[in-house]
Amino acid sequence: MRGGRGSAITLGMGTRSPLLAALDRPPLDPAFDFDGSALTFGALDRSSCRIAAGLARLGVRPGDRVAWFGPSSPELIELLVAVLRMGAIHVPINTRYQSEETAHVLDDSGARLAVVAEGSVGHACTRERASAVTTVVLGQPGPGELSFEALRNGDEAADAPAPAADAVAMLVYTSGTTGRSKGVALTHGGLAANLDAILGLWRLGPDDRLALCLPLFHVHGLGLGVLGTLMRGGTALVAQRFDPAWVVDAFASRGATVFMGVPTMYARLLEHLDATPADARALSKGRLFTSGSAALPASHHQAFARHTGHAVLERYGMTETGFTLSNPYEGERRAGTVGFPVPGVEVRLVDDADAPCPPGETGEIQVRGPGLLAGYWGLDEATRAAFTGDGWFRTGDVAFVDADGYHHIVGRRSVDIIKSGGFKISAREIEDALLEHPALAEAAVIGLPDPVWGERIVAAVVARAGQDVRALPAALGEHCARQLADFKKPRRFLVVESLPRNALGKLQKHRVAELFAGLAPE
Ligand code: MCA
Ligand code: AMP
Repeated sequence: MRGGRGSAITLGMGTRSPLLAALDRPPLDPAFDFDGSALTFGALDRSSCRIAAGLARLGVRPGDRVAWFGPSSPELIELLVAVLRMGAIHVPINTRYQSEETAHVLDDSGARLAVVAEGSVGHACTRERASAVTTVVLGQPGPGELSFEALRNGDEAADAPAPAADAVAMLVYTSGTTGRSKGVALTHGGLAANLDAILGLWRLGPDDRLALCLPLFHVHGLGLGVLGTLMRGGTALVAQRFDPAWVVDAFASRGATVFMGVPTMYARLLEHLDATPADARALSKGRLFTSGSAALPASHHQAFARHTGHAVLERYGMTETGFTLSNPYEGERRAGTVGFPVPGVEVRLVDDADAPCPPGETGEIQVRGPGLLAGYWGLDEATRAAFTGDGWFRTGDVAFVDADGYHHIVGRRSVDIIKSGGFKISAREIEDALLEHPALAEAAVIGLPDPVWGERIVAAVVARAGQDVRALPAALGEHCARQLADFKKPRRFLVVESLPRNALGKLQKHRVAELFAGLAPE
């Protein structure tokens, strides 16, 4: 674990983490609004104090991991604030995960306590680990479990001293080129420095009302949406899930000023506006629309501007590096680009030998700065491999800089990373799951370009001898649905005689897409 990276933010002087600075806002100011029911800063301050005390009674200590498997809800925000103020570590789990994916996060993080929605996959997993993980249930607790209500209804405790700048605040699990997801350790100081920079750049503050439909288990929604609100104030209007009509209503009748989305959300919003052009008027009233997590097609950028008069502000980031490159708030927001380094963040493009590229040439994006991850949880070797000797983080994304300094992302070094609808997915993880099916001899999973999802997952597979090839795609679909989160399921299975290999027999992954060329859509 790399700890103690330099941070622009000084911690330890106040009574709490700078991530929670907005708890000092007027107590009646609404911080989060869940479809009309507001959680004020004052109420959040008090309830998180009680929850922190409850967690401490259950044996949670600073540095312990507290997992969350539940919906976007007031309870999530209350728990997060409690965990941060007591110096424990928040571990959000993707609620689309199935058992094995969830179990991996619980086991890998060594979660001491987990708050889980009643009857969820997370609940089943913690029940199986009752001796290791204390289960707190959103809903009706079972034997030996506690209800979240009980946690919230205890006495308030005095604040613990503010966590150190290099104390880990969150472990966010993200996919890599290898099969299993890795816990990205993000510190109080690192998050605060990076969020402070991006909030300042985009002029986000107490007068804003953010329409927040992003899932709250990833850095985009949890970091910028939730922690941004907890740092700077303003109100986040939180949706359970993305729905274009909800977004329109947030701007039309609930005073939303800002929307942050992934490109798939913009594609859906544009479908909605094409069908109901009058709704664009509500969005035109907004102040800022941002996009990130995947490339926003220039055609979406232009269509959104045509409908609403707004140039979407596209930026680039990564769980490990935070918000890294951004188009300007003032000045040209150039479609198809991700702009310039965020203040405080250093970005360089390098060749295969980590040598800086000459101007205009294409190379890997490497990042340095106070907002970088402290390390991959429990994976010292992977952490070391992710950095150059002089502290640059290797993103694996490939870009060039144009004559005006705007960065253009052109691809990724690894074909084994897929980005679909803003979720990062490991092709290897899907291949590993597929190969557990007894009918399969080989599998190659790739992402094909898709106008709505960015990339669409497909699999080319070779069956074992004697299998019913016609029945195979359906059987594999069912197999994946049991093993993997829904968004990881290949949308097409192509049964082939053999996969493309070179003379030495090595799979030529970059040629797998050719197998799908010219096929009629399914
Ligand atoms: C849902 N489906 C998907 C995805 N999401 N398929 C592929 N990729 C996806 N991302 C499928 C489901 O399996 C289902 O298929 C069908 O779509 C409808 O499911 P539903 O739940 O209704 O989908 P939805 O609610 O409309 O979800 C689409 C979404 C969601 C809103 C775009 O994927 C989403 O919230 N994405 C945001 C992810 C995010 O926040 N990423 C940030 C990572 P079937 O019917 O066949 O079962 S952080 C990051 O990237 C860095 C830090 C950065 O720079 O931001
Ligand atoms: P995640 O691990 O979910 O944090 O995803 C980070 C990855 O998303 C980056 O490494 C990029 O590949 C991709 N990404 C994020 N923002 C953009 C963007 N604006 N354009 C293209 N790719 C992006």
